[in-house]
Amino acid sequence: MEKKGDIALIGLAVMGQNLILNMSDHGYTVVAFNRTLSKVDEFLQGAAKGRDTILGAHSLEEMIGLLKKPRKVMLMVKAGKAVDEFIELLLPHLEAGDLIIDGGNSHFPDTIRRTKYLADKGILYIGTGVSGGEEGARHGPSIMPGGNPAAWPLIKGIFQSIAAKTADGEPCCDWVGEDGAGHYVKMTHNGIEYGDMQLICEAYQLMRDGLGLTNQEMHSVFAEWNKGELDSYLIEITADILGYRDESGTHVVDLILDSAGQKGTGKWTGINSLELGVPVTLIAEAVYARCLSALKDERVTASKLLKGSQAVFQGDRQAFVEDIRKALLASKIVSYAQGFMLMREAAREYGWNLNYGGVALMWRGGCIIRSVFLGKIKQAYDRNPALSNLLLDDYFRGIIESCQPSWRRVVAKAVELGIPLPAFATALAFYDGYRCARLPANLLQAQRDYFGAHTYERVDRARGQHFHTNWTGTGGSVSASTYTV
Ligand code: 2AM
Repeated sequence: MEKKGDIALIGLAVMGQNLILNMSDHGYTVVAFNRTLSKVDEFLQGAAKGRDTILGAHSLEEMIGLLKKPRKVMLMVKAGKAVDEFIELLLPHLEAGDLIIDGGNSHFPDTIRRTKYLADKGILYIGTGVSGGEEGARHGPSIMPGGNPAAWPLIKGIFQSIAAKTADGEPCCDWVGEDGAGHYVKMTHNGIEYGDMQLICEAYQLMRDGLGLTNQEMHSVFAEWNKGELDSYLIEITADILGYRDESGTHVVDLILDSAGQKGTGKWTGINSLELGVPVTLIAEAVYARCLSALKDERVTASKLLKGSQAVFQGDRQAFVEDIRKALLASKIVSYAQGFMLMREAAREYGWNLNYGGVALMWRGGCIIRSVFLGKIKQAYDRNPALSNLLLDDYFRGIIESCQPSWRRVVAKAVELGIPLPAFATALAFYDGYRCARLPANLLQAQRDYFGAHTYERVDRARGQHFHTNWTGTGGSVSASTYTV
């Protein structure tokens, strides 16, 4: 009898190919297909050569015919219209109970729409985040599936076997939630990744420009940091990058233009945080920092015209490096607290049941933000699944307390030296705002009431009652309900 596939995968770029090889390693039979058919044969004669668990298809009909029922088809194609186009091409070949999975970086509103669209046709749909890059896809990514809950049992075995495992052997893949929840969590992961990278880059600039450390010295600093609480993939690769020299002995990092690219997931996180009204300030600053970096020519011009500080660092460099480590750790805690605040609000807004400890576990291995730190977040949610904010957990509160003097010294020193630390500084400002029982918004409300009669609530009355003052004696006492200056 002809061998049948457990799953089909469409899209043979490197992520798709590596996922197929990973599934094949775990004993699954996979049918490979691609829009450009020549890539199917290239794959079969290349990376997939000699594997009888990888079958090639040269048409969608052939692909479908090779699948066991209920059929599972995973798309690893470019996010956007390619996904919609393949869904339409697949539909005539599928029957009720079959499953389509989108493993690309789709925007979560598209996944919400597609889940519903296909549910109406009896087709199951999953939108899943897959993180870990090429290497992760090949040997164990973090997988964040959401969509139609009835689809999960069909794919759980394959996904959990190919996913990364924690040191305890737990798979970095679990059901995230309904419709767009998987892609939402992946988006948030990418936003947090922007924040982590920016924090590391700020620490680097402060050491490079403020303390005058060499690449080799910074390589050692990051390698040392990677042995402790900051132990993570991004710190590890930073140490590697700073130690890397080309054949001529030149540090490659110094040859790279300081203009950052971005593909949009950090921006989506920032935009969504504004829409939901959650202060995810660190990710937003990280996105803006990339935007500022991209203004290379303007910055070069401005650097010749705009004066900064004349101050130079004086003091104990080694002690200050330890201050920077602590400031980075405290800022990172704020960033993750903000990310989890965002997911909590999104769950409320979009009607998802998110398991926050589960999310931390999925990010614990395989993905770009994998770290020891995420194990601590998992523990915090295990201790208290209803934890309202990570900053209130005893463990994280304790760390922030011990890091706080260093954190303040680092931000203050950077301001004095004229070195930008937008992410460190916004983290500290958020922390000080969050722990402030009385912010200046009383004055802000007064201003709004003054110019727009927007009304205010009072500290000496129950919430929900609205008052207006005739501030000038000429404005009248009618309050505005729709006037929005
Ligand atoms: P291709 O090899 O035919 O270009 C990553 O780009 C993957 O997405 C590739 O497998 C690519 O197929 C596929 N892809 C990109 N845009 C597509 C589209 N509009 N329709 C179908 N597949 C597409």
